Amino acid sequence: MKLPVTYKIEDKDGKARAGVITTPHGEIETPVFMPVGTQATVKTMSKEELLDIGSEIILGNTYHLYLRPNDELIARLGGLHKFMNWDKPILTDSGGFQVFSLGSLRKIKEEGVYFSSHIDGSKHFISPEKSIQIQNNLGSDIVMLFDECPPGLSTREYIIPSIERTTRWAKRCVEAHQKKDSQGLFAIVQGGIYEDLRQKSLDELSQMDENFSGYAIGGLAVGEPREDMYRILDYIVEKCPEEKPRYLMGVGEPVDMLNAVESGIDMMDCVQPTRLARHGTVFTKDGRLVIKSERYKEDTKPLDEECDCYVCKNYSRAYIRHLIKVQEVLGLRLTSYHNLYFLIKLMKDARKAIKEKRFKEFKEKFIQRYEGKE
Ligand code: PRF
Repeated sequence: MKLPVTYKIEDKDGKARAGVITTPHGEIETPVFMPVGTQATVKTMSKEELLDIGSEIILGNTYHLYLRPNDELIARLGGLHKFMNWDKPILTDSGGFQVFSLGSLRKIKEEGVYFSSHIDGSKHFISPEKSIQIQNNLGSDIVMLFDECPPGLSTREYIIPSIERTTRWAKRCVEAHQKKDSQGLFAIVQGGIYEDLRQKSLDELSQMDENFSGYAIGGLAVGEPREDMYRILDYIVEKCPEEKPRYLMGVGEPVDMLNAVESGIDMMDCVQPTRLARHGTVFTKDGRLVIKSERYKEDTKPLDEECDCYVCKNYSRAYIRHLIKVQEVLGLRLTSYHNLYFLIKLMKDARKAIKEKRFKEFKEKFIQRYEGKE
């Protein structure tokens, strides 16, 4: 069976990889940062702006789109690509992570997860089958397995049965997947901060490898110390099948992203750049900058003096600070645009450095400056 999503390695530098993912809606050059479009929109960004900043793939969310406007409606209107006027690749997360984040509003059972909507409290149930059915209706290029993501500091005693259930759920997802020719399925490796449990999860999922177009590393950046995340990435990523893309879920901090690439990660996503932007925090080569601060009141420089994005070429810190202070929508648009551009460009630069076999030097130089140690 030929999988609908494939990956080709072009160059390697240490464990870091530069490659190309091919999907039914086109190619993606890796490593890549994927903007999150939870509600069928990357917040504040039009399609033209997304193309302008070089987005090659965006994310959608099963949980949110099932609740509103509903996946069956989106299917009737021709699928998520058509609905949101985006004809490049889309990846949908399975809803598991979002439902687990509801805390006391949900109950995990063998058959699936019962939860109350964060919108109106109405009661719902998502099973592995239901999650796949929703993602089939949305018509994304990449479909994620329905997994359980335990909190970052969960004990081994909690994680072992959780992994085993996630494996049973994976089998049910594979069975339920109706569009094996047009939507690639990605496995999600769990196991917390324990090497042997990561290995257990990967071993169990690998038994179904012929069904998977890629492997994600879930259950990181969920409250565990950074060093634990790096240690686990360094251990498990290289053990995932070499010829398939590897996706680190929910990481969007520049330093973490470069360390993940060094371990062999190809894809990442996070709400962080747009969320920070809406609170007036922007990325610069010299670290984060809080634009609301008094010190930028009369600052005519761009957000980042070395950035060549549309915002940095046209607007000053003083103006953007003013817009954010008076809560004008344009302020949120400009900071969101810049932050997304920054992360997408960072991955494009990383790709170039890998191809030129100077990734380690590139990474160290970036981090030194970003963390102010230069
Ligand atoms: N599982 C799923 N989505 C996710 C995660 C996960 O573990 C994470 C963890 N960082 C983010 N998004 N399905």
